This record gives sequence, structure tokens and C-alpha cells, in this order.
Amino acid sequence: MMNPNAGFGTKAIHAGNVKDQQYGALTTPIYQTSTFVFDTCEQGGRRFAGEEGGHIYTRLGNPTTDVLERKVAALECGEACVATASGMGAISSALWTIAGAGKHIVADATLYGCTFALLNHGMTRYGVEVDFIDTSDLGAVKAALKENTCCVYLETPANPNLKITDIAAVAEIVHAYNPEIKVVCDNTFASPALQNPLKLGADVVVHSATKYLNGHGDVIAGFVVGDAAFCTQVRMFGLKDMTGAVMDPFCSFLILRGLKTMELRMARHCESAEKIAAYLDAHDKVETVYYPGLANHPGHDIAARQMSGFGGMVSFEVKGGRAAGAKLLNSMKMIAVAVSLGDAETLIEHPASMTHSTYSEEELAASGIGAGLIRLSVGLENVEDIIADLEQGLAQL
Ligand code: LCS
Repeated sequence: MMNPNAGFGTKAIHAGNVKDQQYGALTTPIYQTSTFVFDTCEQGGRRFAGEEGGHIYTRLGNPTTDVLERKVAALECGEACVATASGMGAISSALWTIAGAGKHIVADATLYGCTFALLNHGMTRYGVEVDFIDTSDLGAVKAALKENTCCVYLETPANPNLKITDIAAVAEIVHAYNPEIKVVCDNTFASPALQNPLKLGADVVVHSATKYLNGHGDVIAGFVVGDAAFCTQVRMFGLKDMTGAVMDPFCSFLILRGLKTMELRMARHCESAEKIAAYLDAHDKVETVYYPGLANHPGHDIAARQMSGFGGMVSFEVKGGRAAGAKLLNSMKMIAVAVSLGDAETLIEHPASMTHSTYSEEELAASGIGAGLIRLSVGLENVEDIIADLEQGLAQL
């Protein structure tokens, strides 16, 4: 039995593991099977009826993925977890479990582009009402709640401008209005190594595990974490019937492997990002830096309270706007021009034309996503080498 007070690194390695009774394997084996054989017809019936445990079919559960789900639940301090084939699979499986025609969702206006599209262009087609607000404005949160509100959805730090929302304050306002409303927090940017939204009062955490949780840029994956009853609904309806976005057992294995070093990786991401944010902030070719670790960031105090580190993402605008930003991207020698984040490699991208191209120009402006904004995912290379690449690029502007 795992000590519930064990540290993050220990849990990432040991929580949820099952001793291999057959061969004594140290690492969790990959059960690369779609289905499971029943002893009898009656046993199959009992498993479908939920009268007996045991596996049925990998869309409903798999032994490799079970270990990973228990581990991520432990890391997020949640009762249960459901693994999915992508972050969007997690978000859509959770939201289709919560919402339906006639229901109302309040969402922050600054979201990953495809989450924004799902809410703005997808769910509204099926009779779900969605209002976009600024969840860092607590008055706006209070004013947006209605009788049919079923969910308040936010990211903190938000993709791509690292806006910070006070999770505890939002949860308090929402639950005082109606305890049934689910506060859903996308914890992808912080990761559970730096922030646990459930401990701050959120009801549900969603993740793109494509990012820091896996950490090696080789899978697309997601998680939903919450109480056991909600996760069962997600597994048996949102995931099983609505999206079918199930994690593959080999992907589960890769994430189990990646998680073993997560605490070390996050410490390095944070340390380097803090240095790079300070370097950019002092650079005369740089207009603005968005990093919650900088004292001039509007969410700095809240971030210092609700996060144990400021994360590995740094966004900034260079003088000369969008054209100068494009020139900087094109001049990178080591840093890769690519979307995604949380990998060992440092990645740089232009949200307005890439990750957030689902927003119209007006929506970008209303959401505080500048046309020239550049987003940097600080990798695990030596920080001097990352800064040297930025330096040679900035020198060309
Ligand atoms: N939530 C956040 C905060 C994200 O950044 C992403 C993907 C998702 C959910 C969706 O996860 P996926 O389905 O891709 O696993 N963000 C990306 C990004 O910023 N660049 O490329 C993908």
C-alpha cells in the first residue's frame, strides 16, 4: 500500500502499480489486447451487468491503462481518473458527460484553440449555450452564472498568454451559487507537479497528457480526473458512447515511463523558464513578456499561492509586431518551430496563425491574444544554449 503522504516523485514512480504475479516484471507490462476472454457465458453477463469485476474490452478498461489511471489520480489528488486518446478526447468526453441541450456553460475566453472551437462552434450546434468571459475577473464569473449553468471551464495558466485565474475563488463563487455546477480546470500548462486544482476546490481536472505528463513528444493523450462517480459516468458514457477516444495500451506504457522523471523534468523546465523570462524581460528588442513568475505579471501573486513553480511556458511580443516575430521564428537554429509543448526540445510557435487559428481576429483581440504573440515551450537543453539561440535571433531584428 502506497503511503498517501509520499512525495510527488515517489508517487509518480510507485502509485497504482500492481505486482506482476506471473513473472515479477519490474515495469508494468503492455496488455496489447482489444478483448478479454470470459470463463463462461454467465461470467461475461455478470461483468457487463457490473456484478463482477474483471476486464471486458479495452474501450472500457485495460490493465496497463488501469495502472496509469490510478497513478494520475494520485498525482492530481483525485479519487479516480479516465485516460483518453488525446487532450481533446478528455475535454470532449468530460463536457459531453456534463452538458446537454438546454444547458449553459461559462468558459474563459482564453483557451487552447481547439477547446475554444469545441465550445464555440461544436457544442452550440447541439443546443448547449456557451458564454465566454474572463474568469480572472471574479465579478464576471458571478454575473455569468444562470439557473441552467452546468459547468464553468477554465485554463490556468491559460494557453497561450499565461493568464492566471484564482481557482479557489472561482470554485467558491460557483459552488455558493449552485454546488452542482462542475468547475472544470485544464491543468495542462501547470501539470500536477506544480498545481492541484482539485485541492483548490475544482471538481474536474482535464489534461493534454501529450505535454508535460508524458514529456517526450511521442504520444497524443489525455486524462479526466475527478470523483469516482463522475469518472464512472465519463468512462461509461462520455468516453464509451460519445467520443470513443480511448487510450491505447502502448501509449499508457509510454506515459508510465515518462512519469517516472516528471518531478525532475518540471524542476528543470521551471528553472530554465524563469531565467529565460528574466533575460527576455531585460532585452531591448522585446516589447512584453508574459510569465507568471515575473513580479510584473498581473497574476503573479495568485500563481505564487496556487502553484509550487511557475512552469516552463514563456510568451512574449517583440518590437515590430507580427512581422518581426515571424522573422525571429525563421531565424532559430536549435529551437524548433513547432506547436505542442512540454517536451525535452524547446519549441517556439505563433499562436495567432497556429494553435489559436480557430479564433477570428476579433476573438483573438477580445481574448488578449496579440497578433504578434510568440509562445516558447522551454525544453530541457542547457539554458545557456536556449538563450544563445534566442540571442542570435533577436540580434537579427
Ligand atoms: N488543453 C490544452 C491547454 C492544450 O494546450 C491542448 C493542446 C489541449 C488541451 C488538447 O490536447 P491534445 O488533444 O492535443 O492532446 N495544445 C496544443 C498546443 O498548444 N500546441 O499543439 C497542441
